[in-house]
Amino acid sequence: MFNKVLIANRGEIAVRIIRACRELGLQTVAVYSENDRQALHVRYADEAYNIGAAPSRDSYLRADKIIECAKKSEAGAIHPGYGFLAERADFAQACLDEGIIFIGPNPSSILSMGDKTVARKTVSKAGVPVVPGTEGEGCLRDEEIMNEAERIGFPLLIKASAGGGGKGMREVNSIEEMPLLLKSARREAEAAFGDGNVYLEKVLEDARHIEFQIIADTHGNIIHLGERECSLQRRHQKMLEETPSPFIDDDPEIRQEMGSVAVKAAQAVGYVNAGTIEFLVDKDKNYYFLEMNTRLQVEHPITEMVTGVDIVKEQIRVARGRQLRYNQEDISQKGWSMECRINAEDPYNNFNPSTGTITHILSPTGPGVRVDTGIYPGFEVSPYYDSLISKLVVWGETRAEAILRMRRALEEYRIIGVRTNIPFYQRLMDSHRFMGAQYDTRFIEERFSLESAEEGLPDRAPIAAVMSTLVAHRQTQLSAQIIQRNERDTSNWKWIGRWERMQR
Ligand code: MV4
Repeated sequence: MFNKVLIANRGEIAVRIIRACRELGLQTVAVYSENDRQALHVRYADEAYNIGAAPSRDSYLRADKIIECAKKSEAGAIHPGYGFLAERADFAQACLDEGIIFIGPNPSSILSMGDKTVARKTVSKAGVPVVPGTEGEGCLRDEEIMNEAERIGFPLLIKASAGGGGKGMREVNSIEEMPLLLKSARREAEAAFGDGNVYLEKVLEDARHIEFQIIADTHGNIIHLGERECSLQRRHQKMLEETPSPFIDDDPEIRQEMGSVAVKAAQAVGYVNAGTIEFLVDKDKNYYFLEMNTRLQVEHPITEMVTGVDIVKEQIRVARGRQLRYNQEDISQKGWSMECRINAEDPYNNFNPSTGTITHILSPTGPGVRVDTGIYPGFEVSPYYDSLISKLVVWGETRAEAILRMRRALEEYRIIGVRTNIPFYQRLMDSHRFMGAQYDTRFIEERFSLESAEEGLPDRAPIAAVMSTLVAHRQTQLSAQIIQRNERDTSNWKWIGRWERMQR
């Protein structure tokens, strides 16, 4: 069994994985590009290898060089993190062929979930609801697509079969718009994935984007770790994630149901290791499978904060052939967590990437705050990789406490040398709609921007008043629901206790 892990990634996620290895007593091997010689993941690892020039295709995407480093360093396993090679079935297969353990799912799971038409067909056969749209897998000719479009109705979405995350996606409002948008969607998909195949889905309006974390071992055990609310996106980049989802927080039954559906979807492809099932949920709480991400996700820490499960350590354990350390009954969500993705970009200038040397950092700490980062003072943020420089994660007993902590942490945070999107998040924390959890997938792009927010420093008093009203209202709502739901099966003592709390 392996006792050395090569981390085929960079930045905060590479650091995160190295930390998990350390705690498990495993040796670590970093790989780095020319540009990342001074990066934090290189400093934290036990050994490190230069794998090429700065552009990803010359370094972090070079499967051959990475496997060579694993062999040279006698690393028995490779953790791919997210992005780069994480969802490349051929890379997972190449590891297997070389006798190296790929800390992730089987190549076949990656393949069947990677093609969205195959994924839709596979999970729907297993009884998982999918968004109404084209059925079957494989290529659809323009003519078939036009016929299907009429059947599905408008508005609809053209999506890339090889896509995910919104690339190659087009919204179509009438049959007249179809030919042109179909052409451009195919062209974009071909350029991005080398695969111009597309499929159609009906547009779900006013939907929320809610995903379930699952993890499976090689002994047939599989559990879910609850949901994450991911509706706050900008140009298909998630901006803020929270768990529980405020939208299903008061409804443990739907959580349980969606959780077991997520497990079913993963089982349909014989899934092992950690993965995420994405759902769209409409305002009547109908939910539909969207896609599965066959990797560790950026936003995994918020699930760790409320469940207490160290997802990365669990990934490594199951890759070693161990049984999951938890049953479904062991998993519960305590409190509330949210994450802001701190990017080196200018929120006042169309979120353009901002590069340069970080001269000073003052990181927030204290109760309920976790910062996962790959930077330090003196590090140069380059244009070669994505602009995520840190993830600011908070935990609170309630959503209100989490928001107040996030506000406090954002205020403490100082990053000098590059521009960051921290001001954007400060405004978001002050947004009444966000506080009241009145948002869906269109909120950021249609209703929220720095420009439209009032200028000047926010006045604390009205915000505090709104917050406390919301918290009080929410708590009354919740206790009323608890009492209704549990009348049947709760002891009188508990019932009275809850009643008394509600009366306060
Ligand atoms: C959708 C949708 C509504 N209806 N599919 C898929 C990839 C993700 N990044 C966006 N996706 C969506 N797929 C159907 N059938 C809504 C989204 C969506 C979204 C769309 C536009 C703007 C922001 C969005 C945020 C989350 C989800």
